[in-house]
Amino acid sequence: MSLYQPFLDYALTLLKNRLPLAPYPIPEGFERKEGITGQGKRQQTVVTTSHAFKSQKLRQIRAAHVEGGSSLQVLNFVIFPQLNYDLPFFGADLVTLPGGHLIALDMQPLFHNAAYQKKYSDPILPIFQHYQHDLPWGGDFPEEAKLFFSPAFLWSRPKETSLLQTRVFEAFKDYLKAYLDFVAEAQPVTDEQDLEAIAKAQLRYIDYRATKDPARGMFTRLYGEEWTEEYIHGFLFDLESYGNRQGG
Ligand code: DBV
Repeated sequence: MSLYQPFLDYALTLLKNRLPLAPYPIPEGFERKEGITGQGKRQQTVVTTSHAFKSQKLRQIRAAHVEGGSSLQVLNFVIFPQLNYDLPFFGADLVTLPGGHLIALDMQPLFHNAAYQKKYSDPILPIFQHYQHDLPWGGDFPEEAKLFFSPAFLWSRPKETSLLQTRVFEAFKDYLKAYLDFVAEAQPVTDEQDLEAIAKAQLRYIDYRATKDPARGMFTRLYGEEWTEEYIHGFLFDLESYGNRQGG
């Protein structure tokens, strides 16, 4: 049983319908990885698969999908725009652990100013408000992470698994569709100072996500430290190594 496969299928189909996509390289050994968790009768194979594309305006569209039975399911799906667009990041973290479900959905801002918020958060607020009742604020949230969220951050710990198939799936679709509308409208930035500010904001975000990746513990237990660090820095949050590959 895979809770989040329909989310991934929907996202990749929608993206392919709306954008000419090209493959984005997945480093060797990271397309699919298997590990074992638990002991004795509770042993469970955990498979992590990676998916990645790019488009003219989107530097990296990538998903990590973890499937380890009914109490370990994760879909982490992030879109990183090219550095000459002021687009926010699309971020989805859909997590099912023995302790329950947690979901995070947002268009994570590059900047926190009124103009940026008007352009990229205000249009999403009606969607956010539409789901807030069934998917209320999930509480306990790392203080320093607030810098990276928008006012439309949907963060919840749904109690009912059925909500994932209904409200969470609908919210995921609505956020992704709205994001692709932003992408369609986006115009390239050419001003040197603006470009510099975008690069700085992207690096700050990616640095934060790589440093604080909440999946680090899980991946290290499953697949070891070396694999995990290479996965985080070489694929999941790869802007620095990407820069190196481009010779800058
Ligand atoms: N989170 C990632 C990546 C994951 C992933 C790349 C590939 O950024 C999974 C996997 N998230 C993941 C797992 C857990 C969380 C938790 C396995 C559970 C960790 C545990 O309890 O052991 C949102 N995700 C969380 C938490 C937050 C987020 C706030 C709670 C943990 C904590 O308090 O630190 N992830 C965080 C976030 C985004 C995101 C803000 C943006 C949408 O993707």
